[in-house]
Amino acid sequence: MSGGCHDRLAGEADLGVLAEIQQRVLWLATRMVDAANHDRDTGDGVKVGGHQASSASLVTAMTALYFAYLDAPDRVSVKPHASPVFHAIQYLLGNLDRAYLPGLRAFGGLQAYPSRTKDPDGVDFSTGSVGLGAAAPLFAAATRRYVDAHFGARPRSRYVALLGDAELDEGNIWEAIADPATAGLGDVLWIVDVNRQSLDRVVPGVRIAQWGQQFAAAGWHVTEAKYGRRLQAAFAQPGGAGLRDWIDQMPNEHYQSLFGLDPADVRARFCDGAPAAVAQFCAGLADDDLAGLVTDLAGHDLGALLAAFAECDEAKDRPSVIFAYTIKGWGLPMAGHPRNHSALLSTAQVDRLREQAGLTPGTEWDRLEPGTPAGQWAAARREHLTRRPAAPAPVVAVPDSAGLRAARPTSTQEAFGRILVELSRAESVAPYLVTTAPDVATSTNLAGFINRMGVFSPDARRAWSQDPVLKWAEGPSGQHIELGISEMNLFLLLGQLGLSWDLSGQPLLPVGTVYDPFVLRGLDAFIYSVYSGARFVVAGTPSGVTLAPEGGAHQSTITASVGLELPNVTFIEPAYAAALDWLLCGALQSVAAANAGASGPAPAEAGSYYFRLTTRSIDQQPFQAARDRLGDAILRRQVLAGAYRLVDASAAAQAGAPEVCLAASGAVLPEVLVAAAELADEGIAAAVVDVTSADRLYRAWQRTLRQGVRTATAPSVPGALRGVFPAAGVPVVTAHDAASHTLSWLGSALGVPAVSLGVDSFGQSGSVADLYRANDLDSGSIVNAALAALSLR
Ligand SMILES: Cc1ncc(C[n+]2csc(CCOP(=O)(O)OP(=O)(O)O)c2C)c(N)n1
Ligand SMILES: [Mg+2]
Repeated sequence: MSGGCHDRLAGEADLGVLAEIQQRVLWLATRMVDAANHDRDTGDGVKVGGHQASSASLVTAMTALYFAYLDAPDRVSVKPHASPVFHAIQYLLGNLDRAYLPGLRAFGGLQAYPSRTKDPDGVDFSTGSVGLGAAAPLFAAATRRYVDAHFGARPRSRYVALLGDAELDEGNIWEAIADPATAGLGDVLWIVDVNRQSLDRVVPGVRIAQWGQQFAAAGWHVTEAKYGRRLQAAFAQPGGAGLRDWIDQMPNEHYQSLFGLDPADVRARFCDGAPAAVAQFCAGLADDDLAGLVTDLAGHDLGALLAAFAECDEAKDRPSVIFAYTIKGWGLPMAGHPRNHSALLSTAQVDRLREQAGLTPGTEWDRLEPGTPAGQWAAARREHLTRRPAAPAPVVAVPDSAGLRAARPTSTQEAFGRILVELSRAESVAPYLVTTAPDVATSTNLAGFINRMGVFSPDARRAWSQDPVLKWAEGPSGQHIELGISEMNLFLLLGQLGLSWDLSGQPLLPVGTVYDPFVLRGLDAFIYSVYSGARFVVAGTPSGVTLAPEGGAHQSTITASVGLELPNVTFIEPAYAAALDWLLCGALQSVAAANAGASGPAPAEAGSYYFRLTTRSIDQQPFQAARDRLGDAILRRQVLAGAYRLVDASAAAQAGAPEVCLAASGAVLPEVLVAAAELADEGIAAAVVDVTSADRLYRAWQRTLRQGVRTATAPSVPGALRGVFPAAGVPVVTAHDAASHTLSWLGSALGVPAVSLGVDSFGQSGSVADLYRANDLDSGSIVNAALAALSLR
C-alpha cells in the first residue's frame, strides 16, 4: 500500500487493513450511541436513543466506500439510522473533532440523523424521513447532468445512496426511478442494506427478486452482493448447489431465526425441512464452521462489495443498484435479533467490545495509530477525499423588476408567466433560470418561457409537433425540465437544483410550478428540500376556491397556512401584477445572493419562496392608484415588507367617520374593494390593506414579540405593521381565499377586535360568486363582517 493519492485506490486496497478499519468504525459508532445514552445526564428522563444495530449493518459497506472507493467529488446519502457510522468515519478521516464523539444527539452536537445544515462534518444529503434522502442523489445527478450541459463539464461526481431495505416500501422511491428525468444517470449507485429487518419486524418473504425487476424495468443495472467468499467456495464444492438452492428459497423469517442461537442449534434450525443432501453437506462441517458459513453474507465481505461497486462503475449509461445482504447488529451481541432496531448494548457488552477492539477506556476514542498501516491508509484516504475549493461563483444580477406593464385586467398566474419571459430576455439572469413542473407547465403559464428557452433533454430530439402555441423543442440547451405528475419528484428536483451551488458548484435560479392543492402531495419532499437548505422559487397555482368550477378536489385551503408556517420558506400571495413583479424579482435576488455562497451579498432572508397565485383576472387600476398616491419607492418597500394600504380612508377618519380596516390577500381583493366602497357610502372609513406576504408580516410581529420575551420588555407594534394599518384601536376584518386562520392573528398583532373570513370547509364546483358567497367572501358578507368588527370595539 502506498500513501500517495491515486485516482483509483480501490484496486489497491488491502482487505486486511480495511478489515481493521471497519472494526474501529464499528466500535466508534457503537460507543457513540452508548455514550449518548449512558455517559450523559440529560436531566429530563427522556431516552436518548440511537441505532447500534442499524449502524452495524452498514459498517462494511461504508468502510468500503470511504476507505477504498470514493473520490473527492463523489457525494453520498447515508441511511438515517447509520449516522453514527458516518461520523465515526469522518472522525477517522480527520474531518471531525474528537470533542463531538460523546455528543451524539446533544444540543449543538451531532444530529440524530445526518444533517447538511447542522452537522459539522460535511454531510452531502440530509436524511431522516426514509425514502427521501435516498432519492435525493438521483435528483442531484439529474441536476449535474443539466449543469454540465449548460455550463461545461465538472469533474465527475458519483452519487451514492445507502438505504435500508424497508425504505423501498416508500412510494417516493418508485416515483423517483420511474421519471424519465432520472433515466440514464450512470453516475448513480444505490446500495440497499438488505438486513431483512425493519423497525418492528423481520420483513416477510423475500422481495429482492420483485424489487430487482422493478429497478430493471426502470432501466437500472441491478446486481446483488449476497454471498460471502466462504459461502461461494462452499457452493463450488460437490453438493454446494443444493446448499445454495436451500438458502435461496429460505424465507426471511426462517433465515433470521438462525441468529442468536448456539452453533449446535444453528445446525438443527438451518436443516429444519432441508433436503437430505443439504443436511448431509452440513454434516461435514463442525458446528462453529457451519454457523459462520451460513451467515457469511457479502454485505460484510469487503472484497465482494468492492467487486460489486466496480461492476456498477462499468454501467455508465444507467443508474445501478446493489442489493447487499447484511446482518442488522453485525458484530454485536444483538446481531439479527428481531427487536434490535433501537436496542442498546449493556455496559458489560460495551466493555467486552472495547476489549475485542484492543482498546481501553483511556484509548477508546483514539484515531487509528498514525504509524500503522491502517493509520497510514486513513491518512492517504483523507488526502484523496479532500475536495478542491470551487472557483467563487458568479453573483447573478437580478433586476428589481422585470418591468411588467399591466394596464388591462390580468391574473397573478398570467403575470408570473410574463415576468419569466421578461427575465428570459435579461442576459444577466437568463442563463441561470431553470424551470420545472410536474406535467403542468402550460396550465401554469410557463409556455412563454418554454417557447423561448426550450425543454431540457440530454440529447437533441426531433420535435414532431407543429403546435404554433407551444413549441416543445427538446435538447441539451433547454432550460425547462419537465417531470411526470409526481409532486414528490418536483420538490426533490427543486431541492437539488436549489443546492446546485454547493453540490455542483453552479448557482442556479430554480423556479417550479405546481397546482396549489398538490403542494400538499409533495409536502414531505418540500419540507425535506428546505430542511436541507435548498433555495428555490415555487409557484402554487391556481389556488383556492377561486378555481371555482374545478371543485373541491382542486381547491386549496390550507396551503397558505403551510407556506406561512414552514421554516426557511417565505410565503407570498400578491393580488396585483406589478406587486408580483417586485416580489418575484426580490425573491430571485435573494436566491441568487444565497446561492452565490460566501461571495454573494447577504440574502434578504434564508431559504426558498412559495408564491400562491390565481387565474382570476382582476382590474389593476386600484394598484395603480396606490402607486400614484404613495410613489414607487414607498410602495415597493411596503409590498416587499408584506403589506401596503391599497385604499386610504384617513381623510374620512379624520373627519370623524368610524374606522375599520379590511385586510386581505390575493384573489378576493375585488370583493374587498366593493365592500370598502359600500362602507364608505354608509359613512364608515374603511381602509383596505393588501397583505402581499402574511409570512413576512407575521415574522416581523413575532420578532418584536420574541424580543420582548427575551428582554422582558413590553413589545410594540412592529414597523412592518405600523404606518400601513390604521392607527391604534381600529378593528380589522381579514379576508382570504384560504383557511380563515391564516390571517386571524392580525387582530392580536394589532391589539384590536378582528373578524376573519376565509374558507374553512372543503370546496365544491360553482362560479366564483357562488363559492365566495358560500364562504362569506362576497362583498356583502365583508360589509357585515366590518359592522360586526366595529360592534366588538
Ligand atoms: C418516512 C418515515 N417513516 C417512518 C420512519 C421510522 N422508521 C425509522 S427506521 C424504520 C425502519 C427502517 O427499516 P430499514 O429501512 O430496513 O432500515 P434498517 O433495517 O437498516 O434499520 C422506520 C419505520 C422514518 N424514519 N421515516
Ligand atoms: Mg432493514
